[in-house]
Amino acid sequence: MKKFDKAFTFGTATSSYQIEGGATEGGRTDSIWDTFSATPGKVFQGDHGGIACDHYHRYREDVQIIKKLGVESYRFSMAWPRIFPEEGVYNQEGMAFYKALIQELKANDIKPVVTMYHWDLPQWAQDQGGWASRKSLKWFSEYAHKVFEELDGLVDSWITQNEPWCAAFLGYHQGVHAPGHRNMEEALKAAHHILLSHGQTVKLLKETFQSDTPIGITLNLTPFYAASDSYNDQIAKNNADGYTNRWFLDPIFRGSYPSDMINLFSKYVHDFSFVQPGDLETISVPCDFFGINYYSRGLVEFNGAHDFLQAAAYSDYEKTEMHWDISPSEFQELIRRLRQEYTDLPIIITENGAAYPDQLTEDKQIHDPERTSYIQKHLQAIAELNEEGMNISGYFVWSLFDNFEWAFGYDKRFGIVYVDFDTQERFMKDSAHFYRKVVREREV
Ligand code: IFM
Repeated sequence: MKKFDKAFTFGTATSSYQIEGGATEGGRTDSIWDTFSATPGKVFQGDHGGIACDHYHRYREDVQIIKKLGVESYRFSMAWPRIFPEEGVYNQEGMAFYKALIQELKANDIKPVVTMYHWDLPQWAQDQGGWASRKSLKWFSEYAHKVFEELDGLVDSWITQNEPWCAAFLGYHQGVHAPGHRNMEEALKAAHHILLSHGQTVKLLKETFQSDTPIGITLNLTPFYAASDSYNDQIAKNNADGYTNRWFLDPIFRGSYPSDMINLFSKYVHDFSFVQPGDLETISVPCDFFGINYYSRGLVEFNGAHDFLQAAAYSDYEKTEMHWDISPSEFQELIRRLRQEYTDLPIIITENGAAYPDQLTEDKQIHDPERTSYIQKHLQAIAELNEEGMNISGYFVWSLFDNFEWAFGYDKRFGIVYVDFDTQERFMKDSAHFYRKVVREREV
């Protein structure tokens, strides 16, 4: 058995568009995900987040579920279009929802960890170019200002941006997430502006608001491996790592973009003047912690026909329903590398979890041994890393509930709590009971 010390935080995580519903209530307007979901062929079976887990109406009941789990902390995100439904128009009613949620959490001794952006960009912002436009910095600053004015002091920590790689590259380069564009130049601009909005927000909190509430960013990181020792496969691995990891890690922790990737991207983008003097200093402004969402390793091989000369290779690892390799050892290698090459900041695993096709039994049980084992292995990996002094200070299971899994709609269940989307009933899965025990005993 491995122990977690008293200071280690256990939590669980969700995001606004994936669980809230209430899409047209409280003055909220459309986000890019409402638009994308309504576009035929973009999301599995035309699913959308219009109702989702109906958390907007059931948050009190949901807080009781979190309490039952016994976790100290709950990570959720705020829907920007609830707060600014139109450009420059602040909506008090939208803010009131988050105040009520935070109050309910605090009344139940659960610490709120708030993500300010988890992909639901207001449609009005996208209509003017979205994250590809430098105007996004002004819009985000106005939003962040209001959020800090109303909520700083009530929350335990702030996460500025969740997974910029997904928001920028899945959304603007690969087109599989909202807004569904396939344009490398837009993607690079979006990535840059998202990172810049992060730095700008950290400065706003620390300098303008003079606040000492901890603040950081969350990246999704994938340790890549080459299918063989061949020179070409090593190139593939390096490029996959550059595209997914280094393009974000380097500016945040080194204040520069990786030159090999600038060379590679130059094939698609000739003008990098969107990176303006001073931007990289802002992006690399010191934070208080570093959030990592970890799910899987990646195995790649050389492919001359593919962007950046790399493509997924066959892997014989055991997989989750997302076809993602279960890879806790590679997770450990990733953390060791981050410690060697990038940062000493406390690391928080802000997401980790697995999708499996769960079945609700007649007596309302969900037996999910694979998910339980996945969570157990990663918790063990963390405990071992901490024995090596890697300073991982918290772990948040993704996700509290089955929810809207983006382009996969409701087809993929990540929750440790099952949601019957016909009745909106919630049922704790075996993995939730397992996690509850780990949290109570502080050992795995
Ligand atoms: O559901 C997502 C979440 O929104 C961001 N990180 C990965 C999860 C699983 O795909």
